[in-house]
Amino acid sequence: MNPNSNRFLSALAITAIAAVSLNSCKPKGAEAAISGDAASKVYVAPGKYDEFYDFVSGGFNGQMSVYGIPSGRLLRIIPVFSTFAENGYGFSEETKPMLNTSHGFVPWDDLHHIALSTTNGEHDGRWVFANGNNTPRIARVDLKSFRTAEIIEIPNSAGNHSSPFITENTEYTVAGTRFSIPIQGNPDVPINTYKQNFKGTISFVKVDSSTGHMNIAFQILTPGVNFDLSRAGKGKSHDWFFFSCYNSEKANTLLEVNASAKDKDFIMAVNWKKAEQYAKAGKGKMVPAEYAHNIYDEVKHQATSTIEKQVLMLDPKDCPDMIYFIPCPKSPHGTDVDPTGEYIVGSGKLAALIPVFSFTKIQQAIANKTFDGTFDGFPILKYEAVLHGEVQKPGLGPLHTEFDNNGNAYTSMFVSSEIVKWNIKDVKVLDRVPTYYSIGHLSVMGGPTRKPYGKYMIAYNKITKDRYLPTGPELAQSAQLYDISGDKMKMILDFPTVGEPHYAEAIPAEKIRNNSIKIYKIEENQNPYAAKGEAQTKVTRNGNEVHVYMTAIRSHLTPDNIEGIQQGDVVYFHVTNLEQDWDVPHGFAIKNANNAEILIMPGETQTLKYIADKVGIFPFYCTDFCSALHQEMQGYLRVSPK
Ligand code: CUK
Ligand code: CUA
Repeated sequence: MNPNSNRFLSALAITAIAAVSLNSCKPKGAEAAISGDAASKVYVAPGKYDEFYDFVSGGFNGQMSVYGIPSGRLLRIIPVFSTFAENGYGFSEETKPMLNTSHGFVPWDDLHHIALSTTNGEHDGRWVFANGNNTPRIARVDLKSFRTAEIIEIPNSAGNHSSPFITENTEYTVAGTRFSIPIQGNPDVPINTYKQNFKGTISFVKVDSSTGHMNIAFQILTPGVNFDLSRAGKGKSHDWFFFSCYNSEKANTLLEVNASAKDKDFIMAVNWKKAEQYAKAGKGKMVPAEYAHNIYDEVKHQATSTIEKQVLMLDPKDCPDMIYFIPCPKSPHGTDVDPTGEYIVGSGKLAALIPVFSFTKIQQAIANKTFDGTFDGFPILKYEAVLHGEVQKPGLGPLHTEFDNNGNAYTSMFVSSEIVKWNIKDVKVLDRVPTYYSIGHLSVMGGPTRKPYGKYMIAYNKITKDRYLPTGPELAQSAQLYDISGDKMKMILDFPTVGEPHYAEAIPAEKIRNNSIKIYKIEENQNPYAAKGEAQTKVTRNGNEVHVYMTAIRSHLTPDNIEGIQQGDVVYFHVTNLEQDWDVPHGFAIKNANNAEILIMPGETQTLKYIADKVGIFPFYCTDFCSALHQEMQGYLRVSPK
């Protein structure tokens, strides 16, 4: 039989199954599947706190959102790769540099994955990382302030999907090309020269253990496959990183068919400790690479953006024993490492089984050179030699796997729209539960750590259909919460999310709560435009550039009558919030601001740029209801003809 037509048919068959399962996916018996005590399990009484913070990726909205679990209450939206009118992120002069790239200001990206920082493989509550898929970037959010603290662009890359997963002690966060591209040299090549000219890269971004600052330590040039997801080893596999890759066919068109031709693709295993040594030993070379590196300084209340010019590139041909390919059926999506670090789970979207690999066997196969040919000159480990076992008939369309604290794994099944629980040791299916509908990622509390908390699991679904009241053609995104404390998984809550959620990670509330910043101390504010008291307010002029040093305190802005501004002036309103009480932000907006509002937290300074393009009187006011006299918190700007 022609293997290609066979593959094509099986891909078609799965598409057909997908269509059937969607049409027949009315929530038959969904209500009945809910246990009688579900309500009490998710009920968090008024005034009480949730047990977990859940950090959820925002997908194409470029944000991250924070929910309380088990209630499913939305606590916060953190803008990362998008401007956000609510707090002026990307609009204020202080935060605009955060969205700078080598292509200029790019206020949008596709945020797929979350990684909470860990120490010894356990959550430490310091930072949460996020990837930008489109203009390749990695962001770091500070969990003291719940603000985006840093964004680094990834050069020599396109489609940063397999990111920002981290090593056990947050030594590195990684990035890998989803789209191979011409990496160095002339990029202007015919697309159908993909096989000769297109390459991938894996980037290891070093995270400073005290400041969290990111720097690209080195990149590894790889064959031109599509990297999909990645996970670091743990414990015994600490030195390794595993990247799932599809399109080992190296197709550049109609990937739906052409990238599914082979029976197996790969998981690429990278010995990052070795890579680190090669980099130190001078095996790499500096290559030109333009990328932005943006840092928000919480003392200066200001971001700076720097453009870097080169990066260290390792060619694995010069670095023996650094990368190996593990065959993985078929079109792998997720790759996940269990809490012990011994088992690596592959998820072939088109495979009818789930392969589980053994790290011990991988080491033996490397030592004994139990290879099964090469891929682009790199050894392929023999499938049977590194396999721990296969979960048979798990369902259709396995995507992602998470783990509990009792040796069980949970795999999301996109096509058959369910979660399957199985035992890692003997790879036996233990339970299955439907999701509504077509689950993508799933998240067990602490699931990717060395010590999962278990208890709850959340499904992030791709299709909402009839789960909520209709809101026109565009529906709320759908998540579902399950109780996994017993043998059987039990659905206990539906909760809508801002979209589109992909991955999420949850952390016990006490690991963050008590470190959360309440105010910024006004005396520590080093923003050069801060007015630390009303006596320091002033208006200065330099040519057509006007600086208004303004303060806000309940319930007035100072100065509140500003004259002497001429048409054509560029006015910078530097507003310092003098409050030193928790939860008293002030906002600032002005008519025709050709911008947005800014929201200023107690003790900080934020700047709104205003182009005085018209003559007239322009009111400004505080946008955040801050006291009984909030409505009185206003003023006027007079713009006169030049
Ligand atoms: S991906 Cu979305 S369901 Cu971008 Cu991690 Cu698998
Ligand atoms: Cu300040 Cu309202």
